[in-house]
Amino acid sequence: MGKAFFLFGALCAGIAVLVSCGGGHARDTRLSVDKEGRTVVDRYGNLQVRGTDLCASDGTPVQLRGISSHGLQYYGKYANRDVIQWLRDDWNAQLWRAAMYLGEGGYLSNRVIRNRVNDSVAACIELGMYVIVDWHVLSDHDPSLHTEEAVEFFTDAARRWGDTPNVIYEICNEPNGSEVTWSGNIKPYAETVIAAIRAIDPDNLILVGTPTWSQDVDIAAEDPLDMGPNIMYSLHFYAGSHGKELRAKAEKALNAGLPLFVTEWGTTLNTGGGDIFPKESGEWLRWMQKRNISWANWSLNNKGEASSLLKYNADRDAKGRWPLSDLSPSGIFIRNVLRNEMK
Ligand code: IDC
Repeated sequence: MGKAFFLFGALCAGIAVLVSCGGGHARDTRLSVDKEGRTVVDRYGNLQVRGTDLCASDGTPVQLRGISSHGLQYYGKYANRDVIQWLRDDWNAQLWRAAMYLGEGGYLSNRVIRNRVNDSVAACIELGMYVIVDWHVLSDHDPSLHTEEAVEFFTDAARRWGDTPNVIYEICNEPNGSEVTWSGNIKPYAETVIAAIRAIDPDNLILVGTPTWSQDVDIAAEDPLDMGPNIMYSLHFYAGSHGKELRAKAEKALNAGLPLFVTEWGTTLNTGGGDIFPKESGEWLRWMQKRNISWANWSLNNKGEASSLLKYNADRDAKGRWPLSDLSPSGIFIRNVLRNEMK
């Protein structure tokens, strides 16, 4: 397919999704900044979980939508105020996710990477956005291998930010590997880390990854955590690789009462590459909207893979203020979806 044609296709698909997603009821509640200049954090305040719903402080169910960073050790330069402000004001993003890898030159071998998390949180507090602090378990597979480091990191995070409404703790991105089970590895890890956070911060939202790259939410639903309120579970999908079957699993978990948060999804294959899948992405977007499931899209970088929201090499100085010509097909698609609420 020619590039121009593909771009045009992505635009049209984005518009089609908007039209079909424009349910109306939630329209003006999902602005990053409303007509009176109030940010989403001004309006929603301290998040809370009721049943399977994420709710504002007054108990109204809400859906947060926004953007994930790529690995902060690779593309941490985009975790700055100018970029995040552009995502808020031009893309209507309400949420930023700071993906702090452990492996691949991430936190385990490079502690200074936490400064990019600090920058992210400082920017989001200033801008009135929610921010996910993501302990990005991936090539390291088993979160329980690094419980001690996680307790130390999240204790520090809770001391710094536990009093702010903005911060959401994501304690393990994607546990994976057949030997990494919910009851044997992930649940005990989560109990320890959540206890450490709750000793300092009684109520900010905590998100817990699930087995098989955060897909086996049905397994977590059979044996949920008994750790008090404001805990949700991560569901991840890539529209080119996952569809109906994964949604059925998620339905099963929801029906069992498990609250879900899509802390990461892509318009592409699960490699982050391939092409974008606008039709399948639209199916997922409608599914999430109907259930008020919050999400962050993977990811902001200019690496040139299909899931990169910027074109290859665009905005090398990480200043934001992107002309449309800097955006990839995935970037154009996601921006359109988020901006729908601005009309
Ligand atoms: C991918 C990046 C890619 C990078 C790879 C390994 O897109 O550039 O080379 O990680 O670091 C996930 C992970 C997320 C992956 C993404 C796409 O959470 O880190 O990013 N993905 O493969 N889970 C499912 C897909």
